[in-house]
Amino acid sequence: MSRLIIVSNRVAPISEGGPAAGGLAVGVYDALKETGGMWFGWSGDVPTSGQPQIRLEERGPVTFATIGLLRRDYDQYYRGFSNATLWPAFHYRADLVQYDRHEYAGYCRVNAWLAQQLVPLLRDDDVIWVHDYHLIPFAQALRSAGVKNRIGFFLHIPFPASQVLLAVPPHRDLVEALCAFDLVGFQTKPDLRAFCDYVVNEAGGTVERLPDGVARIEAFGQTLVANDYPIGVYPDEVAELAKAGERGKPVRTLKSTLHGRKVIMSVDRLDYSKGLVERFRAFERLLDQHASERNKVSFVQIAPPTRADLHAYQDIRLKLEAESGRINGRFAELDWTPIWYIHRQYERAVLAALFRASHVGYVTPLRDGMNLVAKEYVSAQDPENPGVLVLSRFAGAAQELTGALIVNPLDIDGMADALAAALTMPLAERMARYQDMMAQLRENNVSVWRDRFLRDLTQIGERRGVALPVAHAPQGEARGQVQDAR
Ligand code: ADQ
Repeated sequence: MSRLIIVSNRVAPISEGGPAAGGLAVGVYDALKETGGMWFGWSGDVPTSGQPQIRLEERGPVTFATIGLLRRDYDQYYRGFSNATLWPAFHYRADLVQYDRHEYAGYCRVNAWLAQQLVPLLRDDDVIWVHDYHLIPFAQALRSAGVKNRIGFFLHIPFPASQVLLAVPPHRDLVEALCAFDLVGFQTKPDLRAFCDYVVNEAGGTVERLPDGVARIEAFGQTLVANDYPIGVYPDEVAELAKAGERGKPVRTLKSTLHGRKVIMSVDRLDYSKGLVERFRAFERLLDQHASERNKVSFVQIAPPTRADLHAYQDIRLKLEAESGRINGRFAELDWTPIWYIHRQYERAVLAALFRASHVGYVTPLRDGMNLVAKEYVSAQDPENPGVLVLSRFAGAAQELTGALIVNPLDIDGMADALAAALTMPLAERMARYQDMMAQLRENNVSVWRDRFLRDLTQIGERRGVALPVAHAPQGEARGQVQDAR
């Protein structure tokens, strides 16, 4: 069996019991343990002197290979082009895009340098799986170093519509770089469509839609395959964690502080893409327009700051502090705080238990590749008395979790109405929606996601683009269904 090589910007910290974070880290680590292999990426260190050296750490069949980034590399590759240019553009915030050609040069330079560090560690039949927007030029860099292995890429964040992508000056280079992978995976069908649209209409390439929706792409002299692979969770494992924490201290504290009031729960990284300001305002609108809910419900927002060295993140933090203060000042009573705004990180087990203790999961990003919190919230519910998920239509998860109350996060009144409906929904309807979503989560759990991607990648021929994944190869009559081919 081929070894699996995972490449991601950060390598997830792994303790004895497995990864501390959920979703991706757990799913990928399980695959690495099965096939043996390596996880390669930035260590998170920014050494102030000397040339960073790779650190290898063996854990059973898995090698963790990590390396530091010099300050200039961190500033240009990570803080600059990845997080101040690509992140806002890919989340449809062209207004927040900052572009500096030196940062883009740094982004390409660091990708090439990381690829050079990896090359001596590779074996001929390794399968390489690269993750996320920090590493778009990685396959090009490996190819120029002579690497012939199969290389796949999965984008965890949305792929924007062409008119938005055009706001990133090197958009064409980026799409050309993506076309150097053998397989490119997106979270949802709309992301896949946006990519194909760019390839056809901006890059003059061709897209053949094979019978099961897989796209076979020819562009920039390359042939590749693209598809959607919505990432999942392990719903039954989250449910067990949640049940185990039901009588734990965090849940007891929450319940005793709230004196039987209902709880609306949100958990995010503090990011402008998560729609936090609109969410706070919709909760305020609920208290305004549904006066019967006053003093009956509290909204708990857990959001630890991230990327705090970027201006846009300092700005969203200040806005939220102002909003939560204003709304609490307006409605709070001696015995009731409407909004609890908590800037802390909690362990997975604690979050799962808090989800189970909450009546509403309030997940309303303005844009999100998937949003695993939505999937974790549903998984954590008590099957006999489940809470209700209020979910933004702009989260990738909304494509699958149709049992949620789907909202537009820009429609403050609509969100307030959805919160009111969620708080008063009868048990039978809550159970029916929960069962529908849980069935979907079990059918597409994180190992299904990973196995579909790896199956498609390993079935591609030894050299990039010479063959299609066997399972998707067009045959006989099916050829007649090919669309978009130009
Ligand atoms: P994120 O933007 O980080 O991930 P999300 O999917 O919601 O967003 O969360 C990833 C993990 O972090 C989840 O397991 C969640 O429980 C955990 N997490 C989030 N906030 C937390 C907090 N305050 N404390 C502790 N844990 C927290 C990116 C994309 C998403 C995509 C994922 C996976 O932006 O759209 O779903 O990758 O592909």
